[in-house]
Amino acid sequence: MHRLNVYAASAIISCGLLSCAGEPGAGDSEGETSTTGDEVDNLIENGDFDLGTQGWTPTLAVLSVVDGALRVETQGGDGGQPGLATQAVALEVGARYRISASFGPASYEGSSQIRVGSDINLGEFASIFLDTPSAEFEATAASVVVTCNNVAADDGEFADFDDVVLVRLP
Ligand SMILES: [Ca+2]
Repeated sequence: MHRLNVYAASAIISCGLLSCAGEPGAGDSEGETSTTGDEVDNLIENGDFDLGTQGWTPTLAVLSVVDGALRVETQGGDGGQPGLATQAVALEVGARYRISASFGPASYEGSSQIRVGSDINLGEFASIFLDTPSAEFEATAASVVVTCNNVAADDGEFADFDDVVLVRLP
């Protein structure tokens, strides 16, 4: 009788401690996990342009940030080549990815575009526009170049881009 009583008492104490520590802790950690998950997914550096033009390289263009979006203004295109902003991204061969973006105002008629390809301004993996702002593709190379192309070859023409997101699909 004496041993049974001791066992029962310690079991009651254990249950009490578990229920006190467990319930509030579980709710807190769930909220933190979902918040950090959204930020880690994007493979593009500075795709929201919160850090200015950091991570993006101009070709025949002047890059700036206007109203939180990247502005690509053609400079030196000589009427034949559009202005570009590019960024190289490492991928895993055989994995699937999705590229998406929002297309802001442009100084000309028609849609600017974002291309994903093996080199600057190539788009053999994916190409997205104002009307089709996202596309999925399978990576067949370990590195790709993402190009924001304003498609206007005359100096001073520009287009804006924002929220460039490249994520790996499950
Ligand atoms: Ca932005």
